[in-house]
Amino acid sequence: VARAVEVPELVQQARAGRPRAVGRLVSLVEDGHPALREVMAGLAPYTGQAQVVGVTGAPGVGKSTIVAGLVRALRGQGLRVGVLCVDPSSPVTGGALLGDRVHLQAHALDPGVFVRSMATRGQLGGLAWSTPQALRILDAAAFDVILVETAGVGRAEVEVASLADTTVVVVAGEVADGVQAAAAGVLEVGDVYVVNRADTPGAEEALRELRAMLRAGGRPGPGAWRPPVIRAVAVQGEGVDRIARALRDHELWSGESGQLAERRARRAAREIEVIVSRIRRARSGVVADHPLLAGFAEEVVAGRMDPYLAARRLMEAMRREDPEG
Ligand SMILES: Nc1nc2c(ncn2[C@@H]2O[C@H](COP(=O)(O)OP(=O)(O)O)[C@@H](O)[C@H]2O)c(=O)[nH]1
Ligand SMILES: [Mg+2]
Repeated sequence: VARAVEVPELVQQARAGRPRAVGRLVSLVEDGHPALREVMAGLAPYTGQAQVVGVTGAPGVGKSTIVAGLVRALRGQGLRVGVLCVDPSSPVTGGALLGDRVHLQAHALDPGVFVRSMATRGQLGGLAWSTPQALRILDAAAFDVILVETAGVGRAEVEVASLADTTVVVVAGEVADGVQAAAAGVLEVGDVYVVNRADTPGAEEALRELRAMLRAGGRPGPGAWRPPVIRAVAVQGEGVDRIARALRDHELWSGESGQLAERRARRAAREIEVIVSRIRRARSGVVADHPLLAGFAEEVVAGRMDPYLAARRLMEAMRREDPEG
């Protein structure tokens, strides 16, 4: 359903933290709406303030429960909190996403909390394209902390870490394939580790296993960040305050050490790269039915033109026609 998009108005309302406007802007991201360029231009001066925290781990380890606990703790400190649930595998109305909302029902009427689930499947560029843009919107909407929960499936776990200022890796002894498998891909990316479901069998072993794996990665140098390993029983709120403190500590450390600036620069570079490849891919779809293509193909068949020259001519023609070029 195409609605007229009043971008300047939406941007202004989003900046004032109006949930409806923030929600509409995130929908533009989901739709890959052409108005996004104007949205991002309007928001750019107001970004860079929020701490982006990625929360990752296998399904069922307790990420949503931890996120709900963190929202409570951070609200208690008077901070505005955005929650973005990104599920790279499920369509828009996936059951898991609905489940995530249930955890945060208590904050449904709190204007200091914004919760949004975002589906990325089938999108050109997927998670890497849509998530940074949604983060920009929440950042500009003056949320102090943005928690990004990703359904942990392989690449997405590592990918979310590249988007975050601080990454929380959650494991649980009795869930999924155990710590060994769960942590294999994310041992490099965690800034804070949580062994959740510490009230269940296997938790102590999971703790030992994880600590051993982290030690095996070598000693951190002087001044380096030492990722804490926090034991939690999130359903009872146990360990949540320690996680919140670790997030704060990491924010301070990364700001002082230059890590934050470095990560953000890398993230912005990646963001640009993804937009370029998205534009390129969108254009390459156009190549197939470009009016000049058939003629160039005939020239190549007849040996009057080589395919590289034809490609260059076609690209030149497209550049001339391209409003963005
Ligand atoms: N026993 C126990 N159950 C927990 C704990 N934390 C979360 N759960 C439960 O584990 C299930 C999955 O939690 P959820 O937060 O949805 O996990 P997610 O898939 O990682 O987001 C839910 O039924 C939670 O109530 C915990 O510390 N101990
Ligand atoms: Mg969840």
